[in-house]
Amino acid sequence: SKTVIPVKGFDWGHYIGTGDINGAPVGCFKHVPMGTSWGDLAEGVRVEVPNTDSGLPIKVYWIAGVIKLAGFKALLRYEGFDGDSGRDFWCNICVPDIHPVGWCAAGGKPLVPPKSIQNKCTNWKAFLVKCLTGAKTLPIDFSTKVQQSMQFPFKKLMRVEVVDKTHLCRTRVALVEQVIGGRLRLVYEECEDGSDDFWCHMYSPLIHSIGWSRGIGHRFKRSDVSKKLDGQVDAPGQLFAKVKDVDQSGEWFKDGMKLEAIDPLNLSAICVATVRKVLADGYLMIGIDGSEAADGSDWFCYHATSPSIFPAGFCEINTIELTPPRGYTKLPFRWFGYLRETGSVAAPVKLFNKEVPNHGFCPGMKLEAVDLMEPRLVCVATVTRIVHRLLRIHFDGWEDEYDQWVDCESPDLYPVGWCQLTGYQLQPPAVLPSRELPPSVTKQKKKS
Ligand code: MLZ
Repeated sequence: SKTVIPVKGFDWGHYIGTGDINGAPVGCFKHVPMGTSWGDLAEGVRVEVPNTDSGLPIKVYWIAGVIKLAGFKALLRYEGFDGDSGRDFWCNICVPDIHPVGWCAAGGKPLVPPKSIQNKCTNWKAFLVKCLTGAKTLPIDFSTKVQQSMQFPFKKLMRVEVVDKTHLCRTRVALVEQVIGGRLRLVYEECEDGSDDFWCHMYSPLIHSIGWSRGIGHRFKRSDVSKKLDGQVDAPGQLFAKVKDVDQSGEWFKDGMKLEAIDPLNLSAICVATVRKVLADGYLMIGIDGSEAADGSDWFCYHATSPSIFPAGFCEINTIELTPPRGYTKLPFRWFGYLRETGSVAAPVKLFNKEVPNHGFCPGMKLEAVDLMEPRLVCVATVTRIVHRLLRIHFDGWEDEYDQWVDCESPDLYPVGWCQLTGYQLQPPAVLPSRELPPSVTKQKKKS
């Protein structure tokens, strides 16, 4: 077994560099702070930042321009350096001490050029007027907006229903224990030591308000806790992500219908699957063919509009390798023969969600992504493939079998710099002692 050596002090700026590597833009992530109000903040925008090269004992500021953006992080260059990239520096544009142009003047703060270029110009005021004319800056309320968008409605001790990570077919009651950047650390009820936790984003399709399971006919672990302890409250229903209303009265999913689904226990695989139970409000229990427990304890719930289920033939059309049922020997797998042999029908194509948002992701873009097999971990990752709305997420430094298929609107994807902004710990790319390369990291087991 190989040891993975963590990179101390991983630095996104250094990792992305000034070349062709790009971070996915903040506007690709509607669920993150500033995700819907990033506006046209892009290359060329000017800001006022602390001048770290003033030679003065007091805090002074200077103007800098955005040379490159990667998520929340910007490569900045002090005004006056022109084509000289020697002093360029990366910083998170949402941190407190970055301001719109005009902020120093308004607040009586000194604007002083860096020492190293002080002699380049005799009239800095005129210089600034000239280079700032027509230039864009941050909106005046930018930092207020950042602060507001970092408030989250979920609070400690709120009760929710969440999928039972050891029995995907049922939910359990859990308490919010911690909220970071909109991610919740949930502790299952009746687990007093708090060791049995589960991390998910507040907009995750895996969490619901108390009573949801009973309401739609989903299995749940009955709670023996008869009264709520001090301070505990059921999280209000409005706090949860909404699903689209569906019309189940016409042609609808039926038990036994076949489809393709992302395997919730191995997100790098799209598998042959079956509708096992049709619940209320558009929810479906799905089983992966060939690997189901006889009692259905590994069925899992996807909504009919979920971007993680596909009509039979989706993989073939999109040249994705479809994972055949475990133990199935007539390879290559062909839907036509399989349906005939199993005496089943494919779920009608028209029942699936075919919406493709204009998401803005491109292959090669870097981001911070949750390793959904260990959802506490937010990792350095790359989009390697895009199929309609589906993204293939590769975890940098890890072998491809750790890759995950994730929807472009997943609340488990974040821009570069999100961890730094929210105070969440970022998992750096895996690296091995150089003598052991290659291969890089060998996957031993899914859960550690
Ligand atoms: N315990 C796990 C950690 C994997 C984390 C990978 N994240 C991309 C293992 O070593 O398999």
